[in-house]
Amino acid sequence: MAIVACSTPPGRSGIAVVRLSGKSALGIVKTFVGGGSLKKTHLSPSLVELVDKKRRVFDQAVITQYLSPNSYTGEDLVEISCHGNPIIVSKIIDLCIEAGAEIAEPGEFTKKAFLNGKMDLSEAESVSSIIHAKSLAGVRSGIKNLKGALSGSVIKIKKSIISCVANLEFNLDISEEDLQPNIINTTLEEVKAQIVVLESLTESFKESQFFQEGASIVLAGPPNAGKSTLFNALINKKHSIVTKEEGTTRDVVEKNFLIKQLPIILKDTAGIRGGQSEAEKQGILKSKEEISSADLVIMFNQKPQKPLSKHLYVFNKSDINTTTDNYDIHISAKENKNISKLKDLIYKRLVGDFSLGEVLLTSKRQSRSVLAASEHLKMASVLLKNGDSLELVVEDLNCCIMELDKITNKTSRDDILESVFSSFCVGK
Ligand SMILES: Nc1nc2c(ncn2[C@@H]2O[C@H](COP(=O)(O)OP(=O)(O)OP(=O)(O)O)[C@@H](O)[C@H]2O)c(=O)[nH]1
Ligand SMILES: [Mg+2]
Repeated sequence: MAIVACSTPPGRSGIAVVRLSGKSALGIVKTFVGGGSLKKTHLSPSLVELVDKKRRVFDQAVITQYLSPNSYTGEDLVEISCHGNPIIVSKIIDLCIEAGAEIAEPGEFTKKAFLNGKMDLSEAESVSSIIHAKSLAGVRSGIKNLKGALSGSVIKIKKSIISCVANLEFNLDISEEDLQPNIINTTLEEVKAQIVVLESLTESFKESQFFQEGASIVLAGPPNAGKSTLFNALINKKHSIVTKEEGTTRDVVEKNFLIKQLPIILKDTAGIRGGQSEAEKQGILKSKEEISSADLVIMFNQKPQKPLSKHLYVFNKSDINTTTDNYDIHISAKENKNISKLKDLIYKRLVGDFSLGEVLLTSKRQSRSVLAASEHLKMASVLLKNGDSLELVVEDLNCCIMELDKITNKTSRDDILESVFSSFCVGK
């Protein structure tokens, strides 16, 4: 069954692209190509006229064909680049359906690519992270995975664990006196080394999430502290209302901006004080909710409490006031003093010295699997240290492999056998 969908955003544009994938894709397209002829070779664009059932021309389009298996989905795939009018797009899709195609589900083209072995799960997920990343840095890490960076490093870890399983299973099958002398120690060393690799993958995940999805920062503190003034200074626009009266901000005011490629979702909130009007009381409730779910809270003119990693203590109005308290930074939002230093501090607090160059995990699903895989390795290492039964160790190592399989492709019994026999000599 061929599937069809418009791959470009809805609305008017210079060009829209309708994609059709499946064995019958070329045949379907031929039913509404009038003037001009379709070339049959791979990757050869043809300029053609599109016609309706009564053979009336309704658009001129460029049709590009990708022949199986050399296409994104692995099937015959046709891209129709038509004029970007929603009426034309909908007409093309209707004609495809009348000729036997089905509307594609979200992500179905990539699902086909995965099912046809064009990419593994981590590569398929990277397509989604490339499309949804909120910064160029996030896009770059997605592209790296699309090219197989994550799969490559997971395969390397799996290989090492598979070889441990193969060795242990071999030793389980032979008598005690034939046991390889250092089997427990060498397995333990290998397991420990892979725990380090897995942990470094998860550590960099949270920071990379900030690059993918953005980090939320809440400006909080007493009324009149200058939260809205700082909000405007950070985004460089007079967006939030500033007055000399207390209780100006009520609703949460939100704006996105970047600090060195890091997408920030900045939120200005109502100043917290004993509630006045009903509207202000509700605003204060909202402020508290935002504070509890923020990635970072910029706390204004409040004596710094015990260091909380989520809080950054800011002393504002340093142009007219001084303090001896130990704030993270002194600023003047009104006079733009120390604002770029504050941005540096925010960046450091959120992502430290982290470099996106090292990040490979791009989804929570992947991070959960890596975490579970390293938990199983930790259990295996405890069993090995305690001299417990090797069968139990093998079980945990197999569970670790199963978790890693969720990121790339399944490990089969053959992979394990191959690992056993690859160490044999030729002729043996
Ligand atoms: N001198 C001085 N005045 C400031 C500074 N920042 C803000 N102000 C003034 O303080 C007053 C209150 O500023 P806002 O930004 O509205 O304060 P807020 O914390 O958002 O107040 P609420 O919305 O009521 O909670 C305004 O008159 C600002 O001009 C500063 O750095 N220096
Ligand atoms: Mg305000």
